[in-house]
Amino acid sequence: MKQLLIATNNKGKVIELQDLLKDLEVELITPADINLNLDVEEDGRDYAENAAKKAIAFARASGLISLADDSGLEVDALDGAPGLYSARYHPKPGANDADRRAYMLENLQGKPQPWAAHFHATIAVAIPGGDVQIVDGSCYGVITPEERGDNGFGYDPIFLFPELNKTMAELGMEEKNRLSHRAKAVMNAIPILQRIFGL
Ligand code: ITT
Repeated sequence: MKQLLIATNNKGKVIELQDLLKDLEVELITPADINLNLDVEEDGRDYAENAAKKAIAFARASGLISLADDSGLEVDALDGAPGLYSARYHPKPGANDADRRAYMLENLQGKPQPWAAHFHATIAVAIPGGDVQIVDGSCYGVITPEERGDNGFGYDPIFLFPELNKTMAELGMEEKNRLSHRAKAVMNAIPILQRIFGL
């Protein structure tokens, strides 16, 4: 059976990627399925370097074709922060997603609204001992001062699609997986995966 490793330790990403890739005729493997505990240092200069580093490290450790995602939220009024550092955007170590959302809203206080923002995702697909291919996706919205919704993860409750008047956390999986940065990046990755797996 053809196998693809979903090379992430973020449970929210695993759930979304499993759904986004469900029609591909390959067996989707998670790091937990193969008891793989790998924490890759994200010291790249951009999303592509980090995504490639993660995909290559997971491919090497597992011997499986691996798909990694490096993503972030860029807020115009914060000069594009937290961007590449979205997962670590808090002064205190041990902070969680809710702490990071609160910290972002604190930093936006006093700045004129609307707070335009976009999510970015870069996906890297690595073949063990072989090459790496990179694709991107983005989606645009605004940061909203009040959290809404329980779905998703990370900054979803404060990222609003104004045309839907819904935050990303108010979207069902099917809707988020049509509109999100990750959905768009996966769409661009599908032809690459089809070629690699001969589908
Ligand atoms: P892996 O490296 O193991 O994949 P990670 O969470 O560290 O997990 P990133 O370095 O790519 O992944 O960090 C991306 C961060 O950006 C993530 O932790 C969230 O805070 C935020 N983010 C990315 N995609 C998001 C989404 O769809 N919804 C909400 N927040 C998101």
